[in-house]
Amino acid sequence: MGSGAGAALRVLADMDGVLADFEAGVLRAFLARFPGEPRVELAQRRGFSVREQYRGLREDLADKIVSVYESPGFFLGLDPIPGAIEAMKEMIQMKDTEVFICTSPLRKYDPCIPEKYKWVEKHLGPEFVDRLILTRDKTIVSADLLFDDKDTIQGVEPNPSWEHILFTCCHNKHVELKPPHRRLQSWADDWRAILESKRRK
Ligand code: U2P
Ligand code: MG
Repeated sequence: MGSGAGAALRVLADMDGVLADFEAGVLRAFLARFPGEPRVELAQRRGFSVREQYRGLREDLADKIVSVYESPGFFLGLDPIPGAIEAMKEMIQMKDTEVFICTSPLRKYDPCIPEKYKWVEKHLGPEFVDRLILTRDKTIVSADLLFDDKDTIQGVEPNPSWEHILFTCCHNKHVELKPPHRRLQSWADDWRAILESKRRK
């Protein structure tokens, strides 16, 4: 645990689905842009990829939903997940704790990347802009904890240093976690206890 004697606890928080409400935002924007089309209500979401679920509904809806989240203003306009901003601001003040935001940009990285930076500056401030990690592979980032809504996180490193805490989101509510895997149900859940459980005794 940690990266050396007396090391601070290092925590990574994912962005979409953990800090920024991607799922509510994509449904809202889809409804506004394609009002007559069938949609997947949040209660019906299953599986990480919104594109794949829309493809299952009707093949051409996959491109339509992608066009929604690739549109200018989409990422910047996402609402914060309830309690996320307060939790991050509290966490960064904690003694012996290093907090970073770790997010994967879309393959079509423009305007996704600048908007992710702007979102962090707008909602969390410049201190967190310095703590934003953009990577398509989170397994190579070294930390003690990663809070992420994606149920399976893979990359080139088969044994990532962090413990993945599954952050509950509409698409992963039904995923059954096998011990010792843990969840954080929301930011109202006891994230502080999860941090404490990882500290060097
Ligand atoms: O695909 C790159 C990143 O965009 C967000 N995303 C994309 C599609 C989707 O259906 N759901 C979704 O969340 C994720 O960003 P992150 O959670 O890393 O901030 C995904 O990794
Ligand atoms: Mg996510």
